Amino acid sequence: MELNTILEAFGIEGSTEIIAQGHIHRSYRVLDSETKLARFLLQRINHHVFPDIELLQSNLSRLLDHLHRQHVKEEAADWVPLRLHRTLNGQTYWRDEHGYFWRIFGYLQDFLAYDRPPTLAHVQRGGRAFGQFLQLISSLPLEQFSETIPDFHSLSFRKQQLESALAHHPPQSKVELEAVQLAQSFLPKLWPIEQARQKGTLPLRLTHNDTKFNNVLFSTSHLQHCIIDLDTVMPGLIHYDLGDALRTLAATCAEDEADLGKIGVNTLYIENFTTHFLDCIQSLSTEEIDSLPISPALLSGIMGIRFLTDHLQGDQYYQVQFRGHNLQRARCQLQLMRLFWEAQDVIEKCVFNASHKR
Ligand code: GN1
Ligand code: MG
Repeated sequence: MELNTILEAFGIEGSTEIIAQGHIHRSYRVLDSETKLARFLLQRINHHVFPDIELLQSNLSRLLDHLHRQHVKEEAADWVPLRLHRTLNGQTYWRDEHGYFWRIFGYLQDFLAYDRPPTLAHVQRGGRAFGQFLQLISSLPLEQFSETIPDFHSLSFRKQQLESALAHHPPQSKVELEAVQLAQSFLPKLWPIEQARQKGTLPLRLTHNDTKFNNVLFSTSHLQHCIIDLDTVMPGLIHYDLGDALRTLAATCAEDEADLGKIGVNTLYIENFTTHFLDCIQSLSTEEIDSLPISPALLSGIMGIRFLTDHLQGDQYYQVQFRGHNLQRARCQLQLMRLFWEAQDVIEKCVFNASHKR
């Protein structure tokens, strides 16, 4: 595909280079032909993962309009909203002749993403950034945001997906079998949040749902941050956002660490992120307070199950670098699930402190 044709639809010129990050979309930097500075981010949307592009993009532009309005109101804000560019005829995306969907964001120069925090200051800033984001979007009506991926963090749905993968592709090795057994043995422990969501005893909020640590960008001057990857902003539980952030930032290893011995959790990071995150959230219910400590174990468990399911099904969902990559990711996430399960008292303490400050 000639990428210039796509850029033309948006009235943009430049050269492109691929960005090797993210498991879902395909992204490119668009460089200014003369200065070679990155000016835009071009993205080919994964329409297998997000089949309803119209819904995806209308959620996104509604959200960004709100963030831009809030940003104008704040003097000297320490955050910036993403900028979505429109095509020459005013659309938020463009469909090429092969049926692929494309969109363009403004490129944030001098902002960096980290898979894991380089310093404790980044942990604290990250906590504030994600907490503030939730607070900023809390005034948007929930019903205006449909689910871009239904049942995204539903444990019963993920359990069902694993079971159906197992029915068609039973484990072929000891390693696969052990991963399946570990995931299944933890389900009852993780169930309370799922059960509370089903019963409606935990409040639904507008949440980000993909709060990997590399989804907050830090300006190199340290003055501003920006929350990115907004495709899954939809009704959810606060647990999902706290849990997914801790899963990635408090792990002492990469998401796909192969050596289980190298996998650990950093309790100082758990404590600092949670405290700064909760400081920004204005209201927490008793039910939320009581169940928040399970969050990172739940999210690591869900990711473990999702990676494992995808591995059994032959790597259809996540981009992988080699056969077995999803299994490696799953084993790492399931080990993290175990470790976060044991570290619940650290979160309990932060949640207790946060709820008594109010
Ligand atoms: C995917 O797009 P990316 O790489 O930030 C996935 C998340 C997982 C994550 C695991 C839409 O996120 O749910 O947590 O991979 N996004 C989707 O790294 O499935
Ligand atoms: Mg994403």
